[in-house]
Amino acid sequence: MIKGFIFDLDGVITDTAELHYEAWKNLSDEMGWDFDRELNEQLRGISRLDSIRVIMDHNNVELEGAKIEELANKKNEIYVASLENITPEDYLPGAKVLLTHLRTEGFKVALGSASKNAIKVLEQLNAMGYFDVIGDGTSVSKSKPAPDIFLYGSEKMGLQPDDCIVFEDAEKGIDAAKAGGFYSVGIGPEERVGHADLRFDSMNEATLFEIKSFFKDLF
Ligand code: G16
Ligand code: MG
Repeated sequence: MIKGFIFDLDGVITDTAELHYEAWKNLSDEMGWDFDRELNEQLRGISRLDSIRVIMDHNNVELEGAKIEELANKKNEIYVASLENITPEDYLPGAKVLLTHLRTEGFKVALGSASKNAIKVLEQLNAMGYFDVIGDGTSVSKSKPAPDIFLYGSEKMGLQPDDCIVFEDAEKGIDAAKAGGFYSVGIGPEERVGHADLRFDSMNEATLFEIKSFFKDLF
């Protein structure tokens, strides 16, 4: 029986990918590194340190651990400053309606994000009230595709993985949901999240009615 939902943040509730892009671009320009939107796509859903390693690999750059951390912190400062511009108007279309609907119907709801800044983003959106549990980049040490962040969410909600549906926009996020034994809904193109149980092009199509119709035996 489905009793809970776990939502990824970036790409599901709001689009912080553009802000991450601008911050990484800023750092890359300063370092003389090549960085574009195509490479930014590869950072979808992965942690900050994994992200900088992807950018360094792309540029054939090797640095020592302390320097990598220093640069990742620098990117984060730029990113965090840009979060001030997020407002309650910045939900992805359909996300707020779905969250409201889940609240009215009494489902448990958790956040399962890789971001260490997730609470700040939710506060800017005025979205904290939609969540019973917040799982973010500080909650577990193994990041997606490991299932840990979603297992953290289900455990804190007092539910089993197969009582929960995970919403994800990243390939590795769907991998993580499947590895943990969760049902999954992918938001985005077939080539990215086609391995989810159910897929929508955008959150706008992901209504509770559609979800219940698809997973009908589980409700
Ligand atoms: C988000 C983004 C990733 C970012 C990660 C960590 O994941 O999609 O690009 O690298 O958070 O963010 P931070 O640097 O703020 O800790 P998610 O899981 O919300 O899609
Ligand atoms: Mg995401």
